[in-house]
Amino acid sequence: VATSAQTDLNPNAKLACQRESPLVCPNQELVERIDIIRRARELDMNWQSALSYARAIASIKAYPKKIKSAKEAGKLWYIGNKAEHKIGEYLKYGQIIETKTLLEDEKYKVLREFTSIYGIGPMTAQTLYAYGCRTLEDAKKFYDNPENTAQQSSDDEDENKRLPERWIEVSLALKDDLGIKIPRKEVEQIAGTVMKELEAIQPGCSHTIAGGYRRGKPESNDIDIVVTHPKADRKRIQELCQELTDVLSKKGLVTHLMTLTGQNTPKSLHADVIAKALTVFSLPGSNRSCRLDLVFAVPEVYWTAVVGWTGSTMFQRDLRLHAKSKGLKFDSSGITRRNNQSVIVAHSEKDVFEILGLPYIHPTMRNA
Ligand code: TTP
Ligand code: MN
Ligand code: MN
Ligand code: MN
Repeated sequence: VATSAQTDLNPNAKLACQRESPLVCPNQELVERIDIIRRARELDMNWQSALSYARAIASIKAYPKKIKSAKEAGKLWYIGNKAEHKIGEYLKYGQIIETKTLLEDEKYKVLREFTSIYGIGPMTAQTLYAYGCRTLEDAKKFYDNPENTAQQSSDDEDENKRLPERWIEVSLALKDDLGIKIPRKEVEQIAGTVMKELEAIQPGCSHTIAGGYRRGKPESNDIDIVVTHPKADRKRIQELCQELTDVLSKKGLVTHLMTLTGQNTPKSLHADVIAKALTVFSLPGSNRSCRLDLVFAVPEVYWTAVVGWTGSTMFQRDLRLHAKSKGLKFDSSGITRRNNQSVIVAHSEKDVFEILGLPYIHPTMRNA
């Protein structure tokens, strides 16, 4: 994995989608310490402050040299006085005072553990804490009591992570498995197994393993696969999603299924060009489970789906901002012109960047 810029792009461009962000950067330890503060803001549901820190972190991730002074860091985008001061502390004392305090704080420790469970966001974590839960065992017991779960709902910021109660219970029950990171080799093996089943249903599909895997992470928290077929229309795409998850479930490969297709009010006009199944996958004989996200896209939006599901979250956020500034709307389900909603089809991943007027950024440099 490359750790520094591969091209002559400006490392201090304003948006994350305009610059290269390696998986591991020259200021990695600093980034990780600031990220503790960002997470604390998120746990406190101070979204604005969390986003400010996320932007500051992203700026540092793209910076190609080791930072030697707070003033040097202050010249980067989104490094304001507060962040600059904290960087000063780090350079002077080898640590950020607030980070140290947060790492020792019992409440944040508990909240961090709760939100490590898939489906538990800051709101749910805070609710559990307010009810007196301090361990995952407490949380399990909380959900075991039907009185507690009647009205609660999950709250992750991401629309697609707004999962029902039942899913939290599944995640808690499987926490030992789902907490284990998946090495690249295993990601590839599972993707191979899944695609073999799909080939039997519909020959000629193509796929891309997206997510953190594609950004070069040595280990992933889940597996994200984007699938298409050159002749599939919207209806066929929805069917393929259904048929594949049916087969995988029947064979015991998928043990838990949370199909989101058709359950959400489509935000975008073109939502049905994509079908999604968020699942738990279990390879018989391997005695462990992992999260598997399957995304089916009609060929017209395949490459936008691949870019969307490759992430990172900050890279995507800025892709959407950048698109807006060009009078376009970008998301996983396509690129449209804002004035007349007309669709622009990208025929490759590079095409997506070209349409948006951006230099191509290699997937392993999208770790903003
Ligand atoms: P994730 O699988 O949540 O995260 P990741 O693959 O970057 O890292 P890991 O799984 O190892 O923790 O999401 C993958 C990308 O997909 C994310 O960067 C943004 C995008 N995404 C969506 O577009 N919609 C969604 O509902 C989700 C969950 C992710
Ligand atoms: Mn979470
Ligand atoms: Mn992932
Ligand atoms: Mn995922």
